[in-house]
Amino acid sequence: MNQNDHEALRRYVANRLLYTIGKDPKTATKTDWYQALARLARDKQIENWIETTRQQYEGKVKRVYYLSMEFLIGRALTNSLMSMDLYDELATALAEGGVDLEETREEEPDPGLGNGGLGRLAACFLDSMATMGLPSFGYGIRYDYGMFAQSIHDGYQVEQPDDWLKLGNPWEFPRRQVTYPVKFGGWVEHDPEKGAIWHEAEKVEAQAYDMIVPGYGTKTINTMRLWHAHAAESLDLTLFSQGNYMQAVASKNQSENVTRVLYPDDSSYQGRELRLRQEYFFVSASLQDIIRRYLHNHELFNELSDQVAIHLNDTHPAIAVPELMRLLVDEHKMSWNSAWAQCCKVFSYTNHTLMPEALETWPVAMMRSVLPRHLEIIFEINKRFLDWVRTHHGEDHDLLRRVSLIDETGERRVRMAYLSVLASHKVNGVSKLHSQLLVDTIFADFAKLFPGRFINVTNGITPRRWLANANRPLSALIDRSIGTGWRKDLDELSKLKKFATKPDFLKEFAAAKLTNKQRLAEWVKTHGGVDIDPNAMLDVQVKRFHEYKRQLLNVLHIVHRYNQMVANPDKDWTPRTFLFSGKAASAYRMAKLIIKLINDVARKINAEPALRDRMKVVFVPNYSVSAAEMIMPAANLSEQISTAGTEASGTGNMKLAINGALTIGTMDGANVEIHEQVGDDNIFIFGHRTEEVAKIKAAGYDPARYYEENPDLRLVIDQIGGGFWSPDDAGRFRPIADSLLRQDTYLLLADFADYVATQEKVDALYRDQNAWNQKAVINVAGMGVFSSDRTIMEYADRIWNVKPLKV
Ligand code: DL6
Repeated sequence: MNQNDHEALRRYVANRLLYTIGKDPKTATKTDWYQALARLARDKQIENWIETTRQQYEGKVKRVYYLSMEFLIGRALTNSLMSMDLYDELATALAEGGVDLEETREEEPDPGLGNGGLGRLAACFLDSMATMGLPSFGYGIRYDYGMFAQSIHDGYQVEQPDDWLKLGNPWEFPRRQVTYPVKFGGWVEHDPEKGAIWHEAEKVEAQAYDMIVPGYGTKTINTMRLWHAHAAESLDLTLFSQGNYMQAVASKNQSENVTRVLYPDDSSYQGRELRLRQEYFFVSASLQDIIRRYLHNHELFNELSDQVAIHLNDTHPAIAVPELMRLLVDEHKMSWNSAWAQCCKVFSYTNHTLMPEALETWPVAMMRSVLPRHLEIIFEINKRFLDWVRTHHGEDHDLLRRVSLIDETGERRVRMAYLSVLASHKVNGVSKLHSQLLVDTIFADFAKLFPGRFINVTNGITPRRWLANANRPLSALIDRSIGTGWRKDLDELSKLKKFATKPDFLKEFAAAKLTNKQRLAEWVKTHGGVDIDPNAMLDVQVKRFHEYKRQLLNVLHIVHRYNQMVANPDKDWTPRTFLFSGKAASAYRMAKLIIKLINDVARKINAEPALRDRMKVVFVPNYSVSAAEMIMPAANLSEQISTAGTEASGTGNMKLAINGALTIGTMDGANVEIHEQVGDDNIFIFGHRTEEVAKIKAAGYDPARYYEENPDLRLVIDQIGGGFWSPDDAGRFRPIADSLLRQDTYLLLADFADYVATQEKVDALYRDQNAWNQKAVINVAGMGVFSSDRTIMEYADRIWNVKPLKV
């Protein structure tokens, strides 16, 4: 681009500012500039978006509909500009006019429409589906309030509402004419001629909001359609005319509550009617939309599965199964058998967790009151299924009880995971280990009944956001060394292997890391107020707080290290900064107490002159996609230390490794496959393996034995439980020590010694910067397989049978 082009770009932005935002460039704020830039990016993509939709429609191609309660999409501006290769030119053009693009993009709110791994994976998938040209739609909920904003007050997590729509959302297209009624409650009439008629008690209107999903370096632009609830009747006119204004709006508010807030909990959804209403609301609207689109050029439903693949992102959208049956049988008068045959060809399901508390079940009584017709349909599906089991496997009562869609132990509950398995032609786990555990444990009976149904598709991440956009210094070095093709073919990274021994490359690699660490240090200073030394090893554990992820094991090591440093102040310690970031579910008391412990430990350690800056502990508040984009590129060490057999996959492990961090981890989730890719010498593996964990538990695990036998560990636990880190309240962390000594569900004490020994190896290696960087390069080079493009093409080929369409 030349000077004239830059001038034209600036004029374009200035016009958006003037005519769309209504602001004079002279007085415009940074937010105004951001809004204008978002309009520019959007404008440049609309034609391709319309063209993509038109070609998919005219080609009558099969589409995949990805149903997810969460899409943790992150900020859009950089991604959008980079996808068109416009970022650098625009940055230069704006700089010539005195506007800083880097600063301006910070004005964009980071939409927190997800909790963690599952939601972020869905966002990586949208990016890859568009980049690979797969005809697809993401369907979800447009929450008024996303994931809560976390701040830390006196070391405690405090939750604040995330009003991400406060200044409007320039990326969305409200479709006021695309609305569907969604019914709740009431009763079901069975008419001998007309069949089942659902007389609802309440109706809510779902309105579509579309967001464009640009592919990288392609004309394909897909759609994410999010639903927002509107009261079907704006006001109760009878109450209004009686002068009862507050009551008149109350029922409107009640209906609209359904899309008010994202549930800030990714592990237990039990017993919450509003959550069930949310799930049904978005599923019903999405299915009505899919059927309307299908009926545009079809009269009969016998081709539905040739045109439509519907993916259930975990069980949250599982109510789609009875809803599709209801729509086909009750509304479109299909026979039960034909409808069920279509359902089984259309649906597929991914499981994202083995945690028992995250396996959704709904009380039968609740389902009867919220979705009476769906409960009948589920009973009918179950009856036919159990008859089939009897026919093929005899009257095995134990088996029938185990596989029934209704859990009859205690309060009767509908098992949504079993419903999803039964209706799906393919079910997958998200790493090799996790997929194996699914068929060995929670779905063992179903795996025997339907052996071909269960497969593995290991997760992946989009290299565009997580390397190209987040880590400009490293991307530039990779571009100079092996070219730019890795953005769309991540296997190309393997070409970096031969650079791992080249001194010039290693020097530049180290320089890129240092730049990222300096940038992070500045950012941490402004966000958390702590000084961190960019030369110290940056040891990072960033993820949701959950006991199984074992942030607490990390703390045990920190406390132990502190004790050792105090005892041996003159030893040549490898300087380290321990960085934590992540949110705990608001009702999860133990996880919140661990956050407080980290902050209390940090306060004391960071104030200790004897440590002479050789150890720092930092808690970065309000972990989000944009925080991750800042932290991942700077990390040296990636903590992936969950108890073996508990983390389904993890994707932070991939993001950190692709940014050149070495992993210290257990043989859990996708760590196993990272180990496979980089080899024994380039990863720090420790801890008991999944089978050993199972054996230890079966033999009756006694954590107190480890405490008695290891004086270092005993000191650490005594300090935590006895008030050493909380002199203002000696008993504050007693529950943590007690829970470790009495249950230690996640085997921290059993893994402590090996973890500490492995951390010593980490220290030793870091002192040899050349050797460390070589291994870091090998890690980057080994990450090709973890591209979400590979993941998505596996879904397309092995599950959805959807083909790319070149636009
Ligand atoms: O598959 C995406 C992601 C995995 O990488 C994590 O290991 C797993 O914990 C996460 N699961 C969830 C909660 N799921 N539910 N329900 O986010 O999925």
